[in-house]
Amino acid sequence: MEKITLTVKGMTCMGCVRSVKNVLEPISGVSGVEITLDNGEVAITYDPARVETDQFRNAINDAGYEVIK
Ligand SMILES: [Cu+2]
Repeated sequence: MEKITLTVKGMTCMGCVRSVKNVLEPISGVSGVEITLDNGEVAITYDPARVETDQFRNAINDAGYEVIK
């Protein structure tokens, strides 16, 4: 398992946090998602053999939020 932390712009409430969680958790290879609303940090634990980190960025962008890092 590996862990990546992305910084996401546009999350303003717990509803946003839930939306981002909901698009990330179903991706196969993802085993954990932790989000800190205050600083927009999204920490994803994943299996690098099963998923590419670009998929996280795309999923977050598709949900209407911007990955800035
Ligand atoms: Cu919100």
